Amino acid sequence: MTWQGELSAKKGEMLIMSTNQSQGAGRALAWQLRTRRLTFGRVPLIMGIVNVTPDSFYDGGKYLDVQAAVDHALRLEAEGADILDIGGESTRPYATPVPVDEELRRVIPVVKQLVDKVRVPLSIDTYKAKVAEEALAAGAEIVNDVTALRGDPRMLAVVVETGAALCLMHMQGSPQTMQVNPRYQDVVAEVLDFLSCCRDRAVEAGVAPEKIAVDPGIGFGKRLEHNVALLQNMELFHRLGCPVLVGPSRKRFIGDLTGALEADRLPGTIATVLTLARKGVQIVRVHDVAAVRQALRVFEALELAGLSSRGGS
Ligand code: HH2
Repeated sequence: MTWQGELSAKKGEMLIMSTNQSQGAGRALAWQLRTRRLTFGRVPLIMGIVNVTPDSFYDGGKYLDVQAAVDHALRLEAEGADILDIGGESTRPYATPVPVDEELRRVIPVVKQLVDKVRVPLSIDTYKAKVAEEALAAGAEIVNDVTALRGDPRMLAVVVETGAALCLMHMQGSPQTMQVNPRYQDVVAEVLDFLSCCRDRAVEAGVAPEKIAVDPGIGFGKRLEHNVALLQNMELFHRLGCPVLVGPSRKRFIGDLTGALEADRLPGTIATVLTLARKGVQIVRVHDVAAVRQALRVFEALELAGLSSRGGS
């Protein structure tokens, strides 16, 4: 696996300076997937997490069995998930990489079964080209690559050839090293710059711009202050012109802020999702779909209803 060095913050600083502070200048209104289009409303779409792993930081081991994973995914769809994200390797700090054959064995049967059973699009959470290729052949629509195409030199070609939608996520280092000593001069500018460069590289290679979403990678090579700065400034990411996807679910920053363990971080997750909703984020990646759906319904009714009746956007 090759990991490029981090990029300079210059372009990111320029993006910040040229962005006005209102919610969502340049906010993308739709995400073109492989065979269909997702349009965004006033609150984020929900990406439900399906971890087919023994060791994920919150739900490791619960859905390792194919039937358990399929049942869980069907439950998340029934609870209101708009996308299902299926992963076969934990990317928690210090996680051990999974051999490609084992990852294929975990996720492909789940994708194959779900394709005929769900209406919502399937996303494959992998940085391995072979896993993406087989999941897309089985009917997945989205490649969610936490390495932003740096993990496997063949991934970009797979995305171009298949016409898959692509989520590019920022991570400093790799899961084995990312929490050792994460450093930034200006985390928001640097993450913006990184995502902008990755997006440009993908477009130059032939990925349609409307198929690309960006994700600042909450918890991936970031300390508490970095995660907080990114979440507080998330409206700036609309400047990239791509849908913004954020995965705050039950992550360590909630524990750092409150002392809560993973099992008790749902309230902190919901608070974060509502903050992101106010900032116009288009997709939130969460474990607890029913609770987040309810929170967003109430938020939309209370916070946004008045805006339209008063003629706002
Ligand atoms: N977070 C995780 C995994 N994949 N993908 C995107 N785009 N954004 C994220 O923030 C993100 C992600 C980690 O969460 P989880 O899948 O629950 O844990 P694990 O990696 O331990 O399986």
